[in-house]
Amino acid sequence: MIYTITLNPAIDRLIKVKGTLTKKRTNRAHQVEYDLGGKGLHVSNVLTKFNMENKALGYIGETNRPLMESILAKKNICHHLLVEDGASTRECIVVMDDTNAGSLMITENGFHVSKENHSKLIDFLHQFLTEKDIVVIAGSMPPNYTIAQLLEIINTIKNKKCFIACDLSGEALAAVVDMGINFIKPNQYEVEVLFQNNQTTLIQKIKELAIKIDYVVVSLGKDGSYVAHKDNLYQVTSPTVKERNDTGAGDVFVGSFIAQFVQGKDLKTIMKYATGCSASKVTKHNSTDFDIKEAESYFNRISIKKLGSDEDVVS
Ligand code: TA6
Repeated sequence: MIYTITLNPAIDRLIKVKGTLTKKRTNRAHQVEYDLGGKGLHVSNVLTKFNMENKALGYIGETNRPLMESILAKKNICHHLLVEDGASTRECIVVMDDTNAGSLMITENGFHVSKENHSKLIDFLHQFLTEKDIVVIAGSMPPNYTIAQLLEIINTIKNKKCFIACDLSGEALAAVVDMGINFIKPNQYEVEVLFQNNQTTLIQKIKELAIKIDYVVVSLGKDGSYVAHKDNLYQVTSPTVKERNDTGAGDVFVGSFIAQFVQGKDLKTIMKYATGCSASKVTKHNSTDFDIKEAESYFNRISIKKLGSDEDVVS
């Protein structure tokens, strides 16, 4: 079973304005819709689209629970989310305009999670995880959540010997890297923060991370990614596509990577699906849609170069 954990869930409110989004002007919304938010939940959506059995864990606010439940139901997401009484799942506002120059995201902080619900999550992990399971933890932490609580979750999963993938940033990323997990996907900025801007190159930093972490993916947006595994480092380019909304592209990358990895695919195939699906996501207007067939049609426009071995071009 693949479990995803979203500690700080969200509902994305997508607002499309006509023309160019401009400060100091009334930007009129001409289309508003809700979509799933929260990085772990996005990963669950991707896994579900790949027909991979998975369960989304984490928390959900009681006040606007019907809206969140209806979004989850539409996407057939199997979940066990612990309800926080009197709390409301945060909204993340995503604004797009006609310029196709990327989306603007404003996220609320999220609700406080009670100690009782944290303990219930730990109990669930104790009770149900087995060593064959994969656990993906993604997204920001609730405002009152501590690093100690996050580490308790990681420790519980580690004790069960599961494969652990994390898409976290800042202090949370630093803490899980210290513990040693199996997969991380920071962007270039998050890597620099992790190393407190020390003067080594990005490649050197990735190599250092790869000593402790089995799979290190550093996303570079339109420029693709670096992927480090064992002693190998690859540079993966992304196909050029017509961008409509880049929100959620990283989550589609993670979900597609895990979907292929679980099926035992080779690293080249894993990277092609992750990169292709993420590029397909960027062409869609909402936070979650992508097309697997479209992703496959991009494969011959994705290059994977193994670095450090005389420009050894893998594909
Ligand atoms: O990656 C996109 C996304 O999942 C959005 O849908 C939005 O909900 C946001 O990220 C939440 O990010 P955060 O880092 O605050 O958990």
